[in-house]
Amino acid sequence: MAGKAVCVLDGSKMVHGQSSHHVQGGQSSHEHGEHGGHGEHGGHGSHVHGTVYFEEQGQSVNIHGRIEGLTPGEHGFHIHAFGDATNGCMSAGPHFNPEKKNHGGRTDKERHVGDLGNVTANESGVAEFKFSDCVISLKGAHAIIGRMLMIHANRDDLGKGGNAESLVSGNSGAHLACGIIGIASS
Ligand SMILES: [Cu+2]
Repeated sequence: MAGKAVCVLDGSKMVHGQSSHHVQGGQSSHEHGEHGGHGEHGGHGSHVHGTVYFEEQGQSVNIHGRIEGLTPGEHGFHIHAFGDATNGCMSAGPHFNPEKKNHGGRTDKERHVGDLGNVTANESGVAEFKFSDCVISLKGAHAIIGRMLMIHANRDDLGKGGNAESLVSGNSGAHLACGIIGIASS
């Protein structure tokens, strides 16, 4: 059972908590009556959104997805420890790191379980990707279900940035969007 998981990333809802200077006070007027639209107007959070699928195959997990609304180039892509959205992406905590290792790249031995490297957006700001990982799992001690998938503003330096923060977060910067990883319906 539960061989598939899915995550909807939404920057318009999940990044609010961080930009306290945007709360209330006239800033919402630029929504100009477009109720039900989802965050294409900028200003609040980000308009980054997408869907990512996880599928078990033997001892590894196939990951594929599409994320829109990015700046062209590489963006850090991780699983953070907590599927807790009470304070948007902020309450997701640090990278999922049950083995207490340093931050690294997806193919490094020294990496957090949640370190999935970077995804690359094209000139239109769309990242489409497909890869396989044998460290994350959908069950057991490395299970990612119930945790938070996160995409960042900057490139992840994969632990090679030469400073302390590189070994923690890869200097990948602000949260652009996040979503809780759940069991997929099919
Ligand atoms: Cu992250």
